[in-house]
Amino acid sequence: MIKRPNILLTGTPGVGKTTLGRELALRTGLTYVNVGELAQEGQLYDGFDEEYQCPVLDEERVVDELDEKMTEGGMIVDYHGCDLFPERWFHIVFVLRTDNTQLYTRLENRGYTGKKLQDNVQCEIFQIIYEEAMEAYQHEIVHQLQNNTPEDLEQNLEQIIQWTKQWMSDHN
Ligand code: DAT
Repeated sequence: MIKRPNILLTGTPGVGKTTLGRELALRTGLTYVNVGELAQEGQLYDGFDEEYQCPVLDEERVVDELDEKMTEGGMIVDYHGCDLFPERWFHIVFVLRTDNTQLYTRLENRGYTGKKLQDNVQCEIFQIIYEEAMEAYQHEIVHQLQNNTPEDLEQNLEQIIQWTKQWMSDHN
């Protein structure tokens, strides 16, 4: 039986998944996985997107790569998409949200320009990832978290840590 929960952190690029996920792992002892980095390390790609000038994720290989660890539990998964993963993997899904002006600045600082910058900010405005999460998972396990300021980050960490503690006390 699984003794530790699996948590999905999702949302538009730049909303703060990586920052939150790494800190959460430090504070809870759960294992953080960045799916973008995992794909790059294992070259888990399936073609190249000419429009966005980036490799296309081989979703099946990503899922195969992670499945064993996910079955054991205790994983924090970070990815800017969520409908590629098996629903059974996650006990809770957090969709991080950032105001579009803030997000614009964060992505500009990351070096995004032109269409890539515009499309990502639009993705946040139209809450594409939130809707994807609501389609892919039971509504009760999908939670939005505003993540605009360092204070928000701390509050979100506290909230997820509390939830994790409660889950572990309920399941052990
Ligand atoms: P993601 O992994 O979703 O792409 P990130 O963790 O790399 O996002 O964060 C993007 C940038 O925003 C990075 O410079 C750190 C900053 N950031 C993250 N969370 C923040 C917060 N709550 N308040 C202010 N800045 C934040």
